Order: sequence, then structure tokens, then C-alpha cells
Amino acid sequence: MKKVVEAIKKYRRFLVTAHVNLEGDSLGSQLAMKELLEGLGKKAYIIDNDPVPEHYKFLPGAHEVSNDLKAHVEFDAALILDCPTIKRIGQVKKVIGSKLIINIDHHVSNEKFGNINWVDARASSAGEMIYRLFKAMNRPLTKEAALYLYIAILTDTGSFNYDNTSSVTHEIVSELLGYGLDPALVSERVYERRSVSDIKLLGLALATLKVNKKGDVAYVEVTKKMLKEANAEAPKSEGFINYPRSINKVKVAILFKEGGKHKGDIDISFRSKGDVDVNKIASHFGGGGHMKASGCVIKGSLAGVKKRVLAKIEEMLRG
Ligand SMILES: [Mn+2]
Repeated sequence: MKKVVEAIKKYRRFLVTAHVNLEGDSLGSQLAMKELLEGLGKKAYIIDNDPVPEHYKFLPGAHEVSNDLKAHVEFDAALILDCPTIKRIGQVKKVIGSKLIINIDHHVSNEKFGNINWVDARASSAGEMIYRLFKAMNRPLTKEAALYLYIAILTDTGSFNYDNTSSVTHEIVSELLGYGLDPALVSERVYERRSVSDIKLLGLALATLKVNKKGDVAYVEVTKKMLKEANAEAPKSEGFINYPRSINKVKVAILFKEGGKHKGDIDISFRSKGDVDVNKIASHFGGGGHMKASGCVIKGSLAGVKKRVLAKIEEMLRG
């Protein structure tokens, strides 16, 4: 962290980015980082591979996120947030080129790809790390920054339900709420602005639920056909995996998803309950994440990919 603070003091212009498929933590931590940099009189440009999801467009800084990968921005260093691997920033890598990279992340699988790496797997979220950066640099929070950090922590802790939630998390959140945030309103904006087709897609996905013989592995799938049927443009399946995970005795939940950006890719998410390390499973297939939440992408047919993944999980569970 000391090196990050030094670099922020030293340089003047920063490109800020995060992983593809923006969500609460990647978006919130980037916007808060921009507030911090601008408060210090620095220039900050947020460039991401993917657009701001519809339900986050209410954030005051949402319009400051650019997807212009050909933008000619002058910057001295790139701040990469919430990314375990450099690959996860997608096409933004081309914009960064050979510039200095500062990697700030809380994924246990982080590959330390930066020139400066601040990785803290005990942090609940990248947002929590940016909060600590404000404190380390003696910078006051703004109401906007408090909102961004609150959303980052709220979403990455599963609304303070996952075991990355601690008394420290609540202390930070208590301070953030002191800036006049309205938690009920934030929750409604973040979680209750789904479209009818989102819910139809959830119904179709839940109908595919399967559980293994032992009853400790449960999985659902989202296919291209379902996307059409639900009239869903993109596979918006945030939160679907919580349903198989919520089943009694299930230790590993999986979501298999077709219809991602690259043809022939199956996107896979893993969640675990208890002491199964799903980061290990995802890492085996070239992905990564956290002990209880991870993901990977495998090329192949849905049936073939499912077979491979399920066999690996059985092997890991049964040794
Ligand atoms: Mn995160």
C-alpha cells in the first residue's frame, strides 16, 4: 500500500480500469478512486471494456465511465482494480500498452501482474481497499465517494451475508452511512430494478436445476435458447447461482452459461458453502477468484464442459 501511495503522489495523470462485466465492486471502487485522485488535484480517466450496467446508471459518476478503446488519453500510470489477472481487463490492455501498472485487488488468485501490486485477500472488496487509501492519504470522503464505496462493499459481501463480512466491514459502512446515504433506496436501485425478461430467464434457469447423488453439488444453466425465449439481450444472470447454493447440504453450486461475448465459450461461476475451496476448481480450468466465489471460461459444448467440470468437482470432493 505504501508503494501505491507513493506512486499516486508522484504521478499526475491516471487511467483507471477494472474487470470486464462491471458490477458493484469494480464500478464503485473505480469511481471512488477517481474521486480520490481528483481531490488530490490529479487527472483520472476511467476506461472499461464493458458499459455501465443499466441498474448502476443512477450513480452520479456513471457517465464518466468510457468504453472508447481508441481514446487518446495522456496518462502516466494505470490503476487496475478488482482484477485477479491482466486478462480480465479485456481490450483495455491495448490502451495501457507498456505504461506503469498499479494492481489493487482482493482476489486470493491475483497473479501480481503489476509493476506495483497491493493485494489483500482479507479485504471484503476492492472498495474497502480504496476506503483505506483515502485514510492512508488523509483525504476526506465526499458523499459521492461514500456512496460508491458503500455499493462496492454491499455487493461484494452479498449484502453483509458472506464470511468476508467482519466487524471492520460494519465499522466502515457505519462511517459511510454517516454521509447521508439511504440504504433502502440504494438496495432498491441495485437489487429491485430487474426487467420482466430477467425474471423469466431466472425461471427458465431454475427449471434446469440438477443435484448430484450425494446432494452436495447443485447446478443450473442458461442457454442461448433461453435468452431468446426470455427475450433477454445479454445473459444477465447475476444472483442466479444463489438459488442452488441455498439448498440444504449443498457445498458447491455452479452456473453454466452460454451466449457470452466469444462464440463457443461457456462461462462458469462457482459458489461454495462450508470449507470447499472453489478458487482451486476455477484455477484448474484457467480461472480464479475467491475461496467461496470463483469463475472460469471453458471452450466447448455445454454438455461436454458440464461433464468435465462435474467430474473434476467429484474428484476434488471425494479425493
Ligand atoms: Mn471485488
